Amino acid sequence: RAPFDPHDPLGVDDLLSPEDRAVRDTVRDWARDRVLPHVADWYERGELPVIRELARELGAIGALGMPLTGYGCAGASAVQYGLACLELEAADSGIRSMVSVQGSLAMYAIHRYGSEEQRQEWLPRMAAGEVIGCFGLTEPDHGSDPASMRTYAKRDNGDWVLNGRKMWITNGSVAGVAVVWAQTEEGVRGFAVPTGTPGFSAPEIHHKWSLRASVTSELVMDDVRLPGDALLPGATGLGGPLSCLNHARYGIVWGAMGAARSCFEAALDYARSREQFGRPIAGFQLTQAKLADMAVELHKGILLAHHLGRRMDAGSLRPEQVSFGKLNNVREAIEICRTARTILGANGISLEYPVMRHATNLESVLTYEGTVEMHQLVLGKALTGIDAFRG
Ligand code: TGC
Ligand code: FAD
Repeated sequence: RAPFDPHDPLGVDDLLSPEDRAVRDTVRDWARDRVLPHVADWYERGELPVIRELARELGAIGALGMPLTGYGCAGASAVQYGLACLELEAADSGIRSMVSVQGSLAMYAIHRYGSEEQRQEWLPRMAAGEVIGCFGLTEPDHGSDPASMRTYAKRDNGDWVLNGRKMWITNGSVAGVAVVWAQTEEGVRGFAVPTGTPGFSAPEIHHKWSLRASVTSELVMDDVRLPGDALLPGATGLGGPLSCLNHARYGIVWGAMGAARSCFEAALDYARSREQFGRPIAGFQLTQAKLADMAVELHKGILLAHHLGRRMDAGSLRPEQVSFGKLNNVREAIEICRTARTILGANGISLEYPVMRHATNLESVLTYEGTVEMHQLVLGKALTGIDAFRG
């Protein structure tokens, strides 16, 4: 029998193939070398100054649009993509977020709904990290309810003219292409908008106390004139953007467990070395109860992520199952981080340790890609057959 491993108490590693482990280790090593030494500083300064450099490096290791096929994408399995998300978010949610938006939202939308010309134009450079993408669905007055969006695209002599505002858009100010969702005469449609188009601007949002090592922006579109072929031809209706969200939410199911793992490991190390009342605090039953509960939720969450990954690879994953995973894993991850914070005492609030950074990041993760309440209502509707979103 293999010895008990405190970092893998259920032996989940046995579920991985050698290729899965290679992907995980490549991303883990990259994050250890390129993110961990700097991330507390970026976080304190509230910026991600090297985002373009990081994007190219992530492109070089195949992490952008990882499960997509062709156009320079890695064609990895869903499980491998999930493992990458976990390792990136163990470094910082902001890095995973950049990768999620690039691959699972902007690239996925173009790959699935774009014309062949649009795919050729954008995807190879996005996979290489030469062009950064963003995904504009949320508006200042319409977040959980995107069906009520006001951004409008009007046909004009074969062109489209786009007007509106998007809010809280990851990668917005550094993007070369924005996938923007808008109302049209024929319902919600998507557009691949080159961000240099006159009338388009993306002011960065400052004063965030979460996701500080991440670029978040407003998108302002004032009479943005686009050629007819900027329309993503394959997406009609709200199902278009919502299907992209399934993929990004799936990555978060894994990613959140990365933040939780980082906090659990910090708490375990600290508890073994910190002494009070003449003994390591790990020796107190109350601390052991916290560590045991954290480990149980962490590894249940990782198992759940594996299960959903296998379903995605088999083509049988349902959106409600993604909601199940996102709801559970982000909610449990933030609890793990908060508990880790208590074990570290006053040191828990310091940027010298990762726990407060992860805990404040997860406040955003709890809200974006569908709030806790949205995922409860998705599951509530699936369980009862009654749609409770509108009263
Ligand atoms: P509803 O009437 O239920 O659905 C409209 C159409 O969409 C279809 N659909 C889906 N299709 C694929 N996947 C899903 N998950 C889908 N959910 C719904 C549905 O079948 C229908 O199709 P059709 O053909 O019948 O028209 O829509 P609703 O208006 O009642 O809204 C449902 C609700 C509330 C669940 C949805 O609006 C929602 O998910 N709201 C949350 C919004 C959200 O998550 N926004 C995220 C923005 S992007 C972001 O946050 C990026 S963060 C950065 C990072 O990822 O790191
Ligand atoms: P609201 O929808 O106003 O919700 C406020 C509260 O009301 C929540 O608790 C919500 O659950 C609750 N609520 C709403 N409706 C109901 C109901 N029917 N029943 C019960 N409770 C309800 N969006 C993008 O499009 N692209 C991005 O790249 C992106 N990146 C983001 C990055 C960050 C750092 C953050 C914080 C957000 C980002 N978002 C992005 C936006 C995110 O998706 C939205 O914030 C989210 O969908 C919630 O919308 P809202 O903030 O408008 O909250």
